[in-house]
Amino acid sequence: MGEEAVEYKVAEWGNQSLEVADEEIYNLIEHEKVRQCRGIELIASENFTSQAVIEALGSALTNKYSEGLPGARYYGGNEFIDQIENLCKARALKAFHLDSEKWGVNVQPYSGSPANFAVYTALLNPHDRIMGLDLPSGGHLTHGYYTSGGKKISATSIFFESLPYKVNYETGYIDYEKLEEKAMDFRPKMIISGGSAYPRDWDYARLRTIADKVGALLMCDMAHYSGLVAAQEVNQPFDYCDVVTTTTHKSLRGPRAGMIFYRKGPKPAKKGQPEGAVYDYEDKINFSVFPSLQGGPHNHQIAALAVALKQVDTPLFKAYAKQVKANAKAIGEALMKKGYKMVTGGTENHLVLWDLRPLGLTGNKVEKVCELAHITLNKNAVFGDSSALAPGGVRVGAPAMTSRGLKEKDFEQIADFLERAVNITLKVQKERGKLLKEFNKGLENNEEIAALKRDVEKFSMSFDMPGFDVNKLKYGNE
Ligand code: DSN
Repeated sequence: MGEEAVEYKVAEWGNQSLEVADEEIYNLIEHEKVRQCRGIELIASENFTSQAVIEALGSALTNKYSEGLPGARYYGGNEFIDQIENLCKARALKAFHLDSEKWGVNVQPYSGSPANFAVYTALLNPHDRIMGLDLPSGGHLTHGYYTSGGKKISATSIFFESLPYKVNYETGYIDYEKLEEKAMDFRPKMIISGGSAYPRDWDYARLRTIADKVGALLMCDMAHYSGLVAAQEVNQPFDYCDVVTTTTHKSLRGPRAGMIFYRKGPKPAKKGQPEGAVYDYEDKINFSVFPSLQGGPHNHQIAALAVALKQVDTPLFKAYAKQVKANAKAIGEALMKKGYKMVTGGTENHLVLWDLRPLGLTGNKVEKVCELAHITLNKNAVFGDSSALAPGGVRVGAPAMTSRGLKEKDFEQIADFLERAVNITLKVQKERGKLLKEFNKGLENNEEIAALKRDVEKFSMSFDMPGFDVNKLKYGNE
């Protein structure tokens, strides 16, 4: 019972469109496109990238192996790959206004978490001490989170000794004084700035002073707000940090990838430092990315990133970044006018953190109702939360909808939709009680949610959509 012999034909597997080759996946992508353009996207870390970036991502560059760096690869055939990576690096430095004599960049990290771990691997020894913003204060897992019970959650806290700094529980702002006090005792080797749910700008000058006092390196993970950094709409981490990492798909609006910027060249003169000292980060970071942690670079991502960085370096991107800030401010103010509480009383960047605890609601419930009404946002811890599983807030971000062309008045309209979602949540909780299982039953066939969803979808469909043609959607009329 042998298998029937077939004649091998390349065209039969290799030259078919996705629609022909795999209808199931094609259809799911078509459904996802409809979901994206009909909803209101408020996840602060998401964005809608351009058609040009998507084209580069879906290109033949995915076929190529190119371990190493341009001009020094482990495989042949990298003539064009080298040019692409070099172009990407040059554009990255230009987009962030950096002098190539003083800064270098590695554009190979697969994403933000690998980029951060590559920095730690390069510049720290196992069990060295680090300090990053605590997760419930708006920090990121990769900055060293462990639970209050001591469970080590991220590899950063498994392989390094981390002590978090926090926001002031009254104001919601980072408590730099306490940070300094803790750092003086803990003597970290690295202080990490940057966060994922912190609505305020960062005082890098202050952090530099603290880092210098304790002899620590200063890193910034600007992943969330790197688009605003490039547009010079927030403080510049490059003025004070030794190393700066970022993802490239958040406010920067590129493909999913990561970058590491590092200082190079002569160090500024300092007491106790030998004359002519130079930064030694470049080789360590490049070696850490490959071969220590990664294999072949994802060349399609690197090309797509180059495309995105070309767009970043334009007046149009600057206008977008300004509008991101204006829109985040507008929605925060509109919500506060309705009596709701925003952590720190507002924002200086692309997001607001909405404290739902005064309403007696958890972020989970509001997130759920919003999702059913086709508004995507995420539950988020607010400092002082007693339960990590039922956090007391939601995070609301402006980049994605700003990319679709929304302005302040449109974000005020979104605030009205969110108010409706919160009122529905309150009503269902009142009728069904706080227990999630019972609460969820109250959401089934809920007429008010259905009405909100209709209004949300009508609103969203009235805006442009980057990346793909909404008139050619397979399920566009359903
Ligand atoms: N998942 C990203 C965010 O939402 O902030 C961070 O990794």
